Amino acid sequence: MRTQVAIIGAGPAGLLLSHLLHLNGIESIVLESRSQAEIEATIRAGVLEQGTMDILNNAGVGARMRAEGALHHGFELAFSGRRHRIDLTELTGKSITVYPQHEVIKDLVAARQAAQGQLLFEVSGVQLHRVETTTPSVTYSHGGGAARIDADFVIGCDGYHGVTRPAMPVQGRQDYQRTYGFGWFGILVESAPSSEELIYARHPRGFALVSTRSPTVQRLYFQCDPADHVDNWSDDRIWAELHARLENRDGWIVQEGRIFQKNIIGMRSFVSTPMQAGRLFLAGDAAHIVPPTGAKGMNLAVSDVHLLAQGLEQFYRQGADERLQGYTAGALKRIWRAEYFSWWMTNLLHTFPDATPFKREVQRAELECLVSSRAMATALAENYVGAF
Ligand code: RFL
Ligand code: PHB
Repeated sequence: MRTQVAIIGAGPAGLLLSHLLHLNGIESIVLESRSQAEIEATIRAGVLEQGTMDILNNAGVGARMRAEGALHHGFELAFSGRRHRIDLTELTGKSITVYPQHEVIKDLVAARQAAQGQLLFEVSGVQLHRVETTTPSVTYSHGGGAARIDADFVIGCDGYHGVTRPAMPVQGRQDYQRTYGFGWFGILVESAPSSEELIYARHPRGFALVSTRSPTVQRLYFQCDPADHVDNWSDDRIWAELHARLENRDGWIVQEGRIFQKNIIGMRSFVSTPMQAGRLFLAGDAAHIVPPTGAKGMNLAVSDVHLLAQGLEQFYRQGADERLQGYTAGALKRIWRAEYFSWWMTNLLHTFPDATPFKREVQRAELECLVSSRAMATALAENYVGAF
């Protein structure tokens, strides 16, 4: 088979890129290792920045997000038994939308399929060839047979554990990495929302986050040992831990419900540069990871492919490649800001096993400064909504 752009991975990055290219008359084929049912059911992100909403709306895939997503004008920081509101809209003029990532995926898959886009599920053995030349190709297996795509470009949108980043030449590569000694235990709960807005809570027992998915499904997280196992956590133990970490003197209480999914995720910060080698480009989690505390990962994936689509459009329309050659530098500017913010939010809100009493008090003082200084709250709000 022959196409203009071969895209590996049907996450938000790969699907949106394929759709943006289609809107510009550029052909692509997307290769995904999992099934359509699996990608449409994987629970991940929830928070979309205004800029992400704008990109999805302008691409014509925002109708359900506008109808079903919940606009949030603020969130709360909880510590020392009190909740404090950060008014995002008042401080920045912007807001965020809570709309689950798997719903974005469903909207994008529907758009690609409606346009007869080539989206192949359950492929295996993806290998890249001659990516440093102008005639790269991809080989893979699909439906029991071996297949090959010849393309002008190959785009790695296959996430952190994919095959495209390892296919980048080693020479000249620089990776930046930080792992945290903790993870997040995530649950999905059948109940009404406990709070109208997200609550990020710091407690001596560890961080907790109250988020939402819909009027009937809630998403909660608490800091845990990344090597722990979900089977060690009965529902009763989970609720006891959440009640302890969310204790407060405001009379607010987290609402319990049937827990129907439990998972543990690791936390890391990671950036791999450059994001291009010849005709191979990386986008989204394939090139960088943030800890989820700042809610930036999917937003970064969207902004990466937005830039890349502009570069590819310039290439095919004008035969010029300045934008493509500027992709790494352009994308990294935003990526490093998000890396900074996610690292900062993570440090602000989690308990660190090796923290001295001094560090713990400074952390609490920083939270107090944030909720009493408009300047500090504004900096937090600007970063959270992605105002710059
Ligand atoms: P994805 O979503 O990982 O998609 C990669 C796709 O590539 C496929 N794949 C392959 N296909 C073919 N051949 C191979 N060899 C392949 N290897 C992999 C995979 O099956 C998959 O379908 O990457 P992408 O598109 O870059 O998107 C990144 C986002 O998914 C990620 O950054 C966010 O989910 C991060 N994130 C959040 N981001 C936000 O913006 N706001 C949030 O509120 C937010 N909350 C979160 C999060 C991530 C979380 N987890 C589970 C890590 C909350 C959590 C708990
Ligand atoms: C989520 O709802 O999954 C979520 C919300 C905010 C975060 C991370 C995850 O910072």
